[in-house]
Amino acid sequence: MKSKEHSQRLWYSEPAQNWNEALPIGNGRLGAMIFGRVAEEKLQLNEDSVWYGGPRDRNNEDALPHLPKLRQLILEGKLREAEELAAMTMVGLPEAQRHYLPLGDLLLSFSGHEQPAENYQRELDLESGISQVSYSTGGVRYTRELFASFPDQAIVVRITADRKNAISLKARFNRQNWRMLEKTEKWNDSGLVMGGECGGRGGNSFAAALKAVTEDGTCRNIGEYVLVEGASSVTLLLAAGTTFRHPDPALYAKRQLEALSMVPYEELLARHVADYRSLYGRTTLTLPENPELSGLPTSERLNRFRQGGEDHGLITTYFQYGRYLLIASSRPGSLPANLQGIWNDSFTPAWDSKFTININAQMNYWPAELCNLAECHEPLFDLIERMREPGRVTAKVMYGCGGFTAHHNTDIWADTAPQDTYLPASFWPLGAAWLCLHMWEHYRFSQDRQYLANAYDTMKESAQFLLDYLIEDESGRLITCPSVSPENTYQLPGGESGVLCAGASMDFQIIEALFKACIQSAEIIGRDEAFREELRSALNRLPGPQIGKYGQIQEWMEDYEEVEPGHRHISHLFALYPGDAFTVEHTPELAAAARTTLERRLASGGGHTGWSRAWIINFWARLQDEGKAYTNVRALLEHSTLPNLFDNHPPFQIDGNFGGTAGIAEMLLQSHTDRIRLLPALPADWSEGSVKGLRARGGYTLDFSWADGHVTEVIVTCTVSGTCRLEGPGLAPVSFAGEAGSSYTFTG
Ligand code: FUC
Repeated sequence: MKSKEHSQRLWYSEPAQNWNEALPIGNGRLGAMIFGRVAEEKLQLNEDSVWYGGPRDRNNEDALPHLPKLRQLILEGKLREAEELAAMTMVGLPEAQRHYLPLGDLLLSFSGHEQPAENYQRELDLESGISQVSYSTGGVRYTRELFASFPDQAIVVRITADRKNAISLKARFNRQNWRMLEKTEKWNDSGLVMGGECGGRGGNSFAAALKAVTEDGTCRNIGEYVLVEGASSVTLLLAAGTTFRHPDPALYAKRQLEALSMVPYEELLARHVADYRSLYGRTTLTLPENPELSGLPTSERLNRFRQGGEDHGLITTYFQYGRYLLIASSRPGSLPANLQGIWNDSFTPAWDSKFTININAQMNYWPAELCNLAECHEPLFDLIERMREPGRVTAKVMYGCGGFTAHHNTDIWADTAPQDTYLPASFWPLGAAWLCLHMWEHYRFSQDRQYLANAYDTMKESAQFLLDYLIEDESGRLITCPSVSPENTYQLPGGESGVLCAGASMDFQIIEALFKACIQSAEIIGRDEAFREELRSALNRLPGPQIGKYGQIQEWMEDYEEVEPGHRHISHLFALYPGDAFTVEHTPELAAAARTTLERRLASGGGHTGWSRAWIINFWARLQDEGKAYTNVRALLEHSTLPNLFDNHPPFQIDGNFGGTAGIAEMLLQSHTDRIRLLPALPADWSEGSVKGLRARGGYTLDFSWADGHVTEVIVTCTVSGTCRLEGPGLAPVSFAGEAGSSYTFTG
């Protein structure tokens, strides 16, 4: 083991006992969970377009005729009646969108593995994106190398041994104990093709193909197996697809593998590593490492950490693992990372393993820009674009509005009608607006005007919906109704509780951010002067943030009590993070009230889900409270992290990994105000360290190091020309005219 790689890998001294111990690989579209078992290996497979059922129009035509009545009931405080009406008129028909499914399993059984394995090790090397399993049995050392290649769109499993002709194995496909498997066919003595329907009307058909390429030995098909006997090395190639992208997925997969089987393994490997490193290698993080811990298996380090031990190396691993997972689950051309990235072994996964857009899908993309993986953000933009057409229909049919809208979930088909009859969440038409802010953020980091010119149309269309949706209240303010504050419940003075409301604080914060983003965008690209004016006058009539009786940010327009003060959603702090309307520098009273809100949430047991904890890290980072940020990083790893370092909602949900990675970066670098701030929330224990390749808004990439909590050196690389302001502990505030393509060094 090379010591420099310790924080760049996950490793274990035993095979995975269950899915939460298995290790993920992925190329954005194809994924596998590797169990690393010795004689009977299992790769649980996913392909991102294997979903149940086809597209549908689920919009409820009874919404619009009943909308005036529903609004009246809410405004009069007749909540039970409002709920009863909404549950019939607003609900999608049927209630649920489509759900994500597993592709199947690849099962390998190895001959000559009767004796127990020795010197076992399995790992995931984050630097190369390669997983490895190695062990000795029967006097032979076996090694498996596994990766999911983006350039070659295949999963590759390479099996070698230190003795010639020592590899004999059987391979076959499985899908929920063969019950969800339509057929497997033999393919040319060395391959198999599995295929079937994803199910449901209009659903995709899928196929997966396997091909064994052997050195020495023989290969043949028997029944549903491929048999390899006496080989010196074996390369298993796996390709898969669905009719979502390919008219004949079996033909696609076979052609793919026929081409790849002509390519030497070393070349496949080199192409994968070069592609993967071009993304992963952009950012490094070094924190003080304890050399005594660096040699321990990841599971032991996590256990030690859970018992209160410090391990900054493990935090570095967690940070980089989040970047690894984004590269593995979201690449140009793939669907966005869903609630489980791409890794799902259930035919009825939690929350359908789809896209929850009242926090979770957005959180998945929090590290994308800051942590230098902007390309990985693209699948989200593609989905937003695909939501426009269905979102226009939803806006018109349900609300009689122009523009486009979406509620708190979407699926493979970009469905925009409400999901579930879950009153605290379902009837909230701000999902698309929040998503559109990701496009604005992409511009802020990249300064790419070409991109903005296209994105603007989408942002504008989302703003158009909101302009139509807002209604005037008694005092002439523009408010949302019906809405909810995802997913919290308030209490009226008489004791009655409710969720449907007029004017949730989060709505106004999102609307303000979106309208301002549209105004700025239109200014930058020189368009739509009249529309800008319309947005400005609407902004003047939106209710502003209010501070309530406890000194907290009010979650609703009225200063209601909350039924669950420790609720996992902290929607009304959107303006603190990911928004930027509440800042320590410019709105100190609101920042102080946000602090009170957080303290109250945490004092009542808040942060109990992984993603909620991850959001809290980002909030504290923005409040520049390094102690609280660090305590919550610890809590995320202690309470909400599985042995394979997947985030645990529970169950596994990937948002906490991404939110955690973003939070750690946000502790080191912020750029949401008019200046870049280095080390805004640096924990005392991270007194020394360095970072390379974090990005800042304005088109900057930063490399910096620090000692004793003070910046020692910072290199700013500019992608565009402009004035750059920079601050950090130990650094005299800097303001300079940067030129595109140049780097500037400052020392502390
Ligand atoms: C929201 C959250 C839940 C969960 C689900 C996928 O409904 O409130 O905690 O994350 O999305």
